[in-house]
Amino acid sequence: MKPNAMIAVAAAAFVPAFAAAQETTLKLVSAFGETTTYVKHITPWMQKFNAEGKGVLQINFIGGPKAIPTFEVGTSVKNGVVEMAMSTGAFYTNLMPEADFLKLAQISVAEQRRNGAFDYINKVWNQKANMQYLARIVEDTPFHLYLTKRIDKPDLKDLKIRVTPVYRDFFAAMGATLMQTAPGEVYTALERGVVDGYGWPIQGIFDLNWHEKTKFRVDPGFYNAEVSIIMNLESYRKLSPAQRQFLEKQSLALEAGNDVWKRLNEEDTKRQAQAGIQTITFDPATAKKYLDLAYDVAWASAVKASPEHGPQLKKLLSR
Ligand code: 173
Repeated sequence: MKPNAMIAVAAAAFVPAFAAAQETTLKLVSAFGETTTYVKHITPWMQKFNAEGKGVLQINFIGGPKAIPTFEVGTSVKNGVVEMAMSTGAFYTNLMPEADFLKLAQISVAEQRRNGAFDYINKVWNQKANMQYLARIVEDTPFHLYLTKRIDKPDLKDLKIRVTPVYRDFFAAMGATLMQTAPGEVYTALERGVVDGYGWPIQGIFDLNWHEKTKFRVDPGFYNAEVSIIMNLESYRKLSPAQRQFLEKQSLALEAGNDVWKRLNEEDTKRQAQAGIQTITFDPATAKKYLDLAYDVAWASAVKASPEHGPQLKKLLSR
């Protein structure tokens, strides 16, 4: 055995005792409500994490937006009020505009890990948000525009639409009046007629009963919904090598489960039809224009907001 290998073996032998001496518990908050599919998706993962992580690492799930409001989750992770969160970047653009660029990814997260995008994301997330980006937990999931009123062309001039940063530039480019809300406020906004529609992925409108108030879904979908696990950088750096290795293994296991989304999306698409939600489709040329507009305005605004990282991320995340 070479000396280096001997040291490695010797060090490995000490790891369990060392790690057992310092089990760390990480508080995790969800920016999405506790009844959502996103929370349901990570619940068995957290259970397995805690079962396998005894003596090493534990997650203490502290809840959803009742614990920390959706748009404050990013700041709470940045400041270490909680060690971890499940969120989408659109909810923490107050920390950096780049947070919302990951919706524009056209390649899988596995591919992002191979082509350097994942490391690049971490460089930016470390520097600008004091965060480690651990795992992307949603893939293959487009966003759609949902409406209470029919439209026959991509013109939202007379409509007031609920948005987050995900949809803002695109819907504004089609003339919509915008109103930003957390997901938890969408139902009431629809019920009171304060908005005529909203942006949301293809999956999930049943989680908060929005189907009751939704009449139309506009096809095609656009972008690629991003929901991820993020972590406070100091908390991440404090982990022992064994803890980090465990966390990495669990993060990859979580991403390996992303093939469920295609099925869940198909199920919800059917369920929407069964619930009487009609689809509005455009002719092929108009649909292409709609999609081109979605990406063009989003990347233009990304490059403008982040002249340094926008173009790099565009290169790394586009097909
Ligand atoms: O709240 C939202 O519409 C939003 O930005 C989002 C992002 C990713 C997944 C689900 C919702």
